[in-house]
Amino acid sequence: MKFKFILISMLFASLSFGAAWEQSTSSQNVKAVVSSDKPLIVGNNALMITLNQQNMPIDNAGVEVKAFMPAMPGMPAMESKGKAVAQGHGIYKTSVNLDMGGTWQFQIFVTTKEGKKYRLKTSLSL
Ligand SMILES: [Cu+2]
Repeated sequence: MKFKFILISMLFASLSFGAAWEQSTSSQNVKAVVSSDKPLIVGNNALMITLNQQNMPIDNAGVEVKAFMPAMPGMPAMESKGKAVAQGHGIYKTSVNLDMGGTWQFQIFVTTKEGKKYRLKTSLSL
């Protein structure tokens, strides 16, 4: 009985704290943490972006994302763009469609409610 309880507790702990994939990036005094509950795959990926400025969550911002892979021999450049939807507490959700494995450049375009613009860059590898 007690053993079962421990197993269930461990399951909940891993569900609530375990991002399967996570990456941080910053520009000026804006920091973004990009994470996914599941490992990145070829196809559609749901991403969570947490934005902070000097340790304060950035809310009510316009957030857009772009994933792209430059042209390779025998393959044109690929791109996936989208808007991220605010969830409160500086959290924004979006999804990107990644058509092939490899390293994708990932950019986050933030326009704060005061109208300041930031571009943060990182990469997605799968
Ligand atoms: Cu490619």
